[in-house]
Amino acid sequence: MPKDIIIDCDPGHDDAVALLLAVGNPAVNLIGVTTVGGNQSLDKVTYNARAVLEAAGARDVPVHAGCARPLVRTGQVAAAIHGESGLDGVDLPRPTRPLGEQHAVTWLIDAIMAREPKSVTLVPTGPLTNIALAVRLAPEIVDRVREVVLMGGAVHTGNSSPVAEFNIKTDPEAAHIVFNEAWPITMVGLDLTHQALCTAEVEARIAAQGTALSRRVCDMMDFFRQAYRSNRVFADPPVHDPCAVAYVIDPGIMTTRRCPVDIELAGALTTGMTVADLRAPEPAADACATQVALRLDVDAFWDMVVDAIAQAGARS
Ligand code: PIR
Ligand code: CA
Repeated sequence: MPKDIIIDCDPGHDDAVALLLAVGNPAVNLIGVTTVGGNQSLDKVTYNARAVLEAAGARDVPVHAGCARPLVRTGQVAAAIHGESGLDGVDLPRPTRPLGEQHAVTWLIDAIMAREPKSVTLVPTGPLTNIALAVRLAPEIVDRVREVVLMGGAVHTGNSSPVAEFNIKTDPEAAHIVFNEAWPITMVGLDLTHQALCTAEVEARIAAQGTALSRRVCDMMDFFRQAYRSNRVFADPPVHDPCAVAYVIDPGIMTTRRCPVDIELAGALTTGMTVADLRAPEPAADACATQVALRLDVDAFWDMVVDAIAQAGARS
Protein backbone atom coordinates (compact mmCIF):
# COMPACT_ATOMS: atom_id res chain seq x y z
CA MET A 1 0.00 0.00 0.00
CA PRO A 2 1.51 3.36 -0.99
CA LYS A 3 1.78 5.94 1.79
CA ASP A 4 -0.48 9.01 1.48
CA ILE A 5 1.60 12.19 1.60
CA ILE A 6 0.99 15.92 1.38
CA ILE A 7 3.89 18.11 0.27
CA ASP A 8 3.78 21.65 1.70
CA CYS A 9 6.28 23.55 -0.43
CA ASP A 10 7.65 26.74 -1.98
CA PRO A 11 9.00 25.73 -5.43
CA GLY A 12 11.91 26.31 -5.81
CA HIS A 13 14.16 24.08 -7.96
CA ASP A 14 14.61 21.42 -5.30
CA ASP A 15 10.94 21.53 -4.27
CA ALA A 16 10.17 20.82 -7.93
CA VAL A 17 12.33 17.68 -7.80
CA ALA A 18 10.58 16.66 -4.56
CA LEU A 19 7.24 16.87 -6.38
CA LEU A 20 8.58 14.79 -9.29
CA LEU A 21 9.92 12.13 -6.93
CA ALA A 22 6.52 11.87 -5.25
CA VAL A 23 4.68 11.73 -8.58
CA GLY A 24 7.01 9.17 -10.14
CA ASN A 25 7.54 6.75 -7.25
CA PRO A 26 4.85 4.11 -6.59
CA ALA A 27 5.58 3.83 -2.84
CA VAL A 28 3.93 7.20 -2.18
CA ASN A 29 0.56 8.62 -3.14
CA LEU A 30 0.62 12.42 -3.44
CA ILE A 31 -2.88 13.37 -2.26
CA GLY A 32 -2.30 17.10 -2.52
CA VAL A 33 0.17 19.94 -2.59
CA THR A 34 -0.02 23.05 -0.42
CA THR A 35 2.11 26.14 -0.90
CA VAL A 36 3.68 28.74 1.35
CA GLY A 37 5.61 31.95 0.75
CA GLY A 38 9.32 31.17 1.07
CA ASN A 39 11.77 30.95 -1.80
CA GLN A 40 9.57 33.47 -3.58
CA SER A 41 6.20 35.16 -3.04
CA LEU A 42 3.18 32.93 -2.49
CA ASP A 43 1.64 33.59 -5.92
CA LYS A 44 4.89 32.73 -7.71
CA VAL A 45 5.57 29.49 -5.84
CA THR A 46 1.93 28.44 -6.16
CA TYR A 47 2.07 28.93 -9.92
CA ASN A 48 5.33 26.99 -10.02
CA ALA A 49 3.86 24.05 -8.09
CA ARG A 50 0.97 23.83 -10.55
CA ALA A 51 3.28 24.11 -13.56
CA VAL A 52 5.59 21.37 -12.27
CA LEU A 53 2.63 19.02 -11.74
CA GLU A 54 1.39 19.87 -15.23
CA ALA A 55 4.82 19.05 -16.69
CA ALA A 56 4.79 15.74 -14.79
CA GLY A 57 1.36 14.79 -16.14
CA ALA A 58 -0.03 14.91 -12.58
CA ARG A 59 -3.17 16.95 -13.34
CA ASP A 60 -5.16 15.00 -10.76
CA VAL A 61 -3.17 16.37 -7.80
CA PRO A 62 -4.93 19.34 -6.14
CA VAL A 63 -2.94 22.44 -5.20
CA HIS A 64 -4.01 24.80 -2.41
CA ALA A 65 -2.30 28.09 -1.62
CA GLY A 66 -1.53 28.86 2.01
CA CYS A 67 0.20 31.64 3.91
CA ALA A 68 1.97 34.47 2.12
CA ARG A 69 3.87 35.67 5.20
CA PRO A 70 5.56 34.19 8.25
CA LEU A 71 3.63 34.29 11.55
CA VAL A 72 5.63 37.08 13.16
CA ARG A 73 8.58 38.19 11.06
CA THR A 74 9.00 39.89 7.73
CA GLY A 75 9.39 37.37 4.93
CA GLN A 76 12.68 36.87 3.09
CA VAL A 77 12.88 35.34 -0.38
CA ALA A 78 15.77 33.39 -1.90
CA ALA A 79 15.94 35.12 -5.28
CA ALA A 80 19.72 34.73 -5.44
CA ILE A 81 19.32 30.95 -5.53
CA HIS A 82 15.94 30.43 -7.23
CA GLY A 83 15.64 33.57 -9.38
CA GLU A 84 12.89 36.19 -9.72
CA SER A 85 10.24 33.62 -10.65
CA GLY A 86 11.28 31.19 -7.90
CA LEU A 87 11.98 28.64 -10.65
CA ASP A 88 14.18 30.46 -13.16
CA GLY A 89 15.90 28.73 -16.06
CA VAL A 90 13.10 26.45 -17.23
CA ASP A 91 10.05 26.74 -19.49
CA LEU A 92 7.12 24.87 -17.99
CA PRO A 93 3.67 24.30 -19.50
CA ARG A 94 0.76 26.46 -18.36
CA PRO A 95 -1.22 24.69 -15.65
CA THR A 96 -4.60 23.41 -16.87
CA ARG A 97 -6.04 22.39 -13.51
CA PRO A 98 -7.45 25.39 -11.61
CA LEU A 99 -5.98 26.27 -8.23
CA GLY A 100 -8.00 24.81 -5.35
CA GLU A 101 -10.32 27.38 -3.79
CA GLN A 102 -9.88 26.35 -0.17
CA HIS A 103 -7.04 27.83 1.89
CA ALA A 104 -4.18 25.36 2.37
CA VAL A 105 -4.49 25.39 6.17
CA THR A 106 -8.15 24.30 6.31
CA TRP A 107 -7.64 21.96 3.35
CA LEU A 108 -4.78 20.24 5.21
CA ILE A 109 -6.93 19.75 8.29
CA ASP A 110 -9.85 18.37 6.28
CA ALA A 111 -7.59 16.06 4.25
CA ILE A 112 -5.99 14.64 7.42
CA MET A 113 -9.25 14.27 9.35
CA ALA A 114 -11.08 12.66 6.40
CA ARG A 115 -8.59 9.80 6.22
CA GLU A 116 -7.74 6.89 8.49
CA PRO A 117 -5.86 7.84 11.68
CA LYS A 118 -2.08 7.71 11.21
CA SER A 119 -2.32 7.35 7.45
CA VAL A 120 -1.19 10.78 6.22
CA THR A 121 2.48 11.81 6.22
CA LEU A 122 3.21 15.54 6.05
CA VAL A 123 6.26 16.52 4.03
CA PRO A 124 6.99 20.23 4.51
CA THR A 125 9.77 21.56 2.29
CA GLY A 126 9.36 25.29 2.96
CA PRO A 127 8.79 27.53 5.98
CA LEU A 128 6.44 25.86 8.49
CA THR A 129 3.79 28.62 8.57
CA ASN A 130 0.90 26.51 7.20
CA ILE A 131 1.64 23.52 9.40
CA ALA A 132 1.88 25.68 12.53
CA LEU A 133 -1.44 27.37 11.82
CA ALA A 134 -3.10 24.03 11.05
CA VAL A 135 -1.99 22.58 14.37
CA ARG A 136 -3.19 25.63 16.30
CA LEU A 137 -6.54 25.64 14.50
CA ALA A 138 -7.06 21.88 14.81
CA PRO A 139 -4.81 20.31 17.46
CA GLU A 140 -6.53 16.98 16.84
CA ILE A 141 -4.40 16.55 13.70
CA VAL A 142 -1.33 15.82 15.87
CA ASP A 143 -2.65 12.35 16.73
CA ARG A 144 -4.03 11.73 13.25
CA VAL A 145 -0.84 12.38 11.28
CA ARG A 146 1.41 9.36 10.75
CA GLU A 147 4.58 11.45 10.86
CA VAL A 148 6.11 14.75 9.80
CA VAL A 149 9.16 14.41 7.57
CA LEU A 150 10.46 17.88 6.89
CA MET A 151 13.32 19.47 5.00
CA GLY A 152 14.64 22.16 7.28
CA GLY A 153 17.10 22.90 10.00
CA ALA A 154 20.67 21.83 10.53
CA VAL A 155 22.57 20.38 13.44
CA HIS A 156 26.03 21.48 12.42
CA THR A 157 25.95 24.35 9.92
CA GLY A 158 23.35 26.74 8.53
CA ASN A 159 22.88 28.38 5.15
CA SER A 160 20.74 31.42 5.96
CA SER A 161 23.06 32.26 8.84
CA PRO A 162 26.11 30.47 10.27
CA VAL A 163 23.81 28.25 12.34
CA ALA A 164 20.29 28.58 10.84
CA GLU A 165 18.75 26.99 7.78
CA PHE A 166 16.53 29.07 5.46
CA ASN A 167 13.15 27.33 5.99
CA ILE A 168 13.41 27.52 9.78
CA LYS A 169 15.01 30.97 9.82
CA THR A 170 12.24 32.38 7.63
CA ASP A 171 9.52 31.47 10.15
CA PRO A 172 11.14 30.40 13.43
CA GLU A 173 7.93 30.88 15.46
CA ALA A 174 6.10 28.46 13.16
CA ALA A 175 8.96 25.97 13.48
CA HIS A 176 8.83 26.37 17.27
CA ILE A 177 5.14 25.44 17.24
CA VAL A 178 5.68 22.42 14.98
CA PHE A 179 8.71 21.04 16.88
CA ASN A 180 6.94 21.35 20.24
CA GLU A 181 4.02 19.12 19.30
CA ALA A 182 4.02 15.40 20.15
CA TRP A 183 3.94 14.06 16.58
CA PRO A 184 6.93 12.12 15.28
CA ILE A 185 9.23 14.47 13.38
CA THR A 186 12.13 13.52 11.15
CA MET A 187 14.26 16.56 10.51
CA VAL A 188 15.98 16.16 7.15
CA GLY A 189 18.32 19.12 7.49
CA LEU A 190 21.40 20.46 5.79
CA ASP A 191 23.62 17.85 7.49
CA LEU A 192 21.90 15.34 5.19
CA THR A 193 20.89 17.36 2.16
CA HIS A 194 24.36 18.78 1.51
CA GLN A 195 25.28 15.19 0.53
CA ALA A 196 22.62 15.13 -2.24
CA LEU A 197 24.67 16.92 -4.88
CA CYS A 198 23.42 16.94 -8.45
CA THR A 199 26.70 16.17 -10.22
CA ALA A 200 27.31 16.20 -13.98
CA GLU A 201 27.08 12.38 -13.91
CA VAL A 202 23.65 12.48 -12.29
CA GLU A 203 22.46 15.09 -14.74
CA ALA A 204 23.75 13.04 -17.69
CA ARG A 205 21.62 10.10 -16.54
CA ILE A 206 18.55 12.32 -16.44
CA ALA A 207 19.37 13.86 -19.84
CA ALA A 208 19.76 10.38 -21.38
CA GLN A 209 16.06 9.75 -20.78
CA GLY A 210 15.33 12.12 -23.64
CA THR A 211 11.83 13.11 -22.50
CA ALA A 212 10.41 16.63 -22.38
CA LEU A 213 10.36 16.30 -18.59
CA SER A 214 13.98 15.16 -18.36
CA ARG A 215 15.07 18.15 -20.45
CA ARG A 216 13.19 20.47 -18.13
CA VAL A 217 14.77 18.93 -15.05
CA CYS A 218 18.21 19.43 -16.61
CA ASP A 219 17.37 23.08 -17.35
CA MET A 220 16.38 23.50 -13.70
CA MET A 221 19.55 21.83 -12.44
CA ASP A 222 21.76 23.93 -14.75
CA PHE A 223 20.30 27.11 -13.28
CA PHE A 224 20.52 25.75 -9.73
CA ARG A 225 24.16 24.76 -10.25
CA GLN A 226 25.10 28.22 -11.54
CA ALA A 227 23.24 29.90 -8.69
CA TYR A 228 25.00 27.76 -6.10
CA ARG A 229 28.37 28.36 -7.76
CA SER A 230 27.99 32.11 -7.62
CA ASN A 231 26.46 32.26 -4.15
CA ARG A 232 27.96 29.44 -2.15
CA VAL A 233 31.00 27.28 -1.84
CA PHE A 234 29.50 24.47 -3.89
CA ALA A 235 30.57 23.12 -7.29
CA ASP A 236 27.34 21.13 -7.61
CA PRO A 237 23.98 22.08 -6.12
CA PRO A 238 22.58 20.24 -3.10
CA VAL A 239 19.06 19.15 -4.02
CA HIS A 240 17.53 19.41 -0.55
CA ASP A 241 13.81 18.80 -0.70
CA PRO A 242 13.53 15.40 -2.43
CA CYS A 243 15.60 13.95 0.44
CA ALA A 244 12.53 14.27 2.69
CA VAL A 245 10.36 12.44 0.17
CA ALA A 246 13.06 9.79 -0.24
CA TYR A 247 12.97 9.12 3.50
CA VAL A 248 9.21 8.48 3.34
CA ILE A 249 9.72 6.10 0.40
CA ASP A 250 12.58 4.22 2.06
CA PRO A 251 13.73 5.20 5.56
CA GLY A 252 16.70 2.85 5.12
CA ILE A 253 18.21 5.33 2.67
CA MET A 254 19.52 7.45 5.55
CA THR A 255 20.82 7.09 9.05
CA THR A 256 19.01 9.06 11.74
CA ARG A 257 19.64 9.91 15.35
CA ARG A 258 16.84 10.51 17.88
CA CYS A 259 17.40 13.63 19.98
CA PRO A 260 15.42 16.54 21.40
CA VAL A 261 15.28 19.52 19.00
CA ASP A 262 14.05 22.99 19.83
CA ILE A 263 14.05 26.26 17.93
CA GLU A 264 15.99 29.35 18.97
CA LEU A 265 13.75 32.43 18.91
CA ALA A 266 15.73 34.99 20.88
CA GLY A 267 19.37 34.60 19.94
CA ALA A 268 21.51 37.60 19.12
CA LEU A 269 23.33 35.50 16.51
CA THR A 270 21.40 32.24 16.46
CA THR A 271 17.71 32.95 15.76
CA GLY A 272 16.19 30.11 13.74
CA MET A 273 18.78 27.59 14.86
CA THR A 274 17.52 24.04 15.39
CA VAL A 275 19.17 23.29 18.71
CA ALA A 276 19.70 19.52 18.84
CA ASP A 277 20.65 17.99 22.18
CA LEU A 278 23.18 15.27 21.34
CA ARG A 279 24.72 15.10 24.82
CA ALA A 280 23.01 12.00 26.17
CA PRO A 281 23.06 8.57 24.53
CA GLU A 282 20.28 8.14 21.98
CA PRO A 283 16.91 8.16 23.81
CA ALA A 284 14.32 5.41 23.31
CA ALA A 285 11.66 5.93 20.66
CA ASP A 286 8.91 6.43 23.24
CA ALA A 287 10.98 9.04 25.10
CA CYS A 288 11.71 11.34 22.17
CA ALA A 289 9.52 12.19 19.17
CA THR A 290 12.16 13.96 17.12
CA GLN A 291 15.05 12.59 15.12
CA VAL A 292 17.61 14.18 12.83
CA ALA A 293 18.89 12.68 9.57
CA LEU A 294 22.67 12.54 9.32
CA ARG A 295 23.94 10.27 6.51
CA LEU A 296 22.53 9.63 3.06
CA ASP A 297 23.04 6.61 0.79
CA VAL A 298 23.83 8.95 -2.10
CA ASP A 299 23.75 6.33 -4.88
CA ALA A 300 20.43 4.86 -3.74
CA PHE A 301 19.00 8.36 -3.50
CA TRP A 302 19.90 9.34 -7.05
CA ASP A 303 18.76 5.97 -8.42
CA MET A 304 15.39 6.70 -6.85
CA VAL A 305 15.18 10.27 -8.22
CA VAL A 306 16.40 9.36 -11.73
CA ASP A 307 13.90 6.50 -11.89
CA ALA A 308 10.99 8.68 -10.72
CA ILE A 309 11.77 11.29 -13.39
CA ALA A 310 11.76 8.50 -16.00
CA GLN A 311 8.39 7.21 -14.73
CA ALA A 312 6.79 10.65 -14.66
CA GLY A 313 8.36 11.57 -18.00
CA ALA A 314 6.94 8.49 -19.70
CA ARG A 315 3.45 9.36 -18.48
CA SER A 316 3.38 13.06 -19.32
C1 PIR B 1 17.81 26.64 -0.76
C2 PIR B 1 16.65 27.20 -0.21
C3 PIR B 1 16.73 28.51 0.27
C4 PIR B 1 17.91 29.21 0.23
C5 PIR B 1 19.06 28.62 -0.28
N1 PIR B 1 20.25 29.29 -0.26
C6 PIR B 1 19.00 27.33 -0.79
C7 PIR B 1 15.35 26.47 -0.04
C8 PIR B 1 15.18 25.07 -0.62
O1 PIR B 1 14.00 24.99 -1.40
C9 PIR B 1 15.09 24.15 0.59
O2 PIR B 1 13.74 23.81 0.91
C10 PIR B 1 15.63 24.91 1.75
N2 PIR B 1 15.18 26.28 1.43
C11 PIR B 1 17.13 24.79 1.97
O3 PIR B 1 17.58 25.71 2.90
CA1 CA C 1 11.90 24.43 -0.40
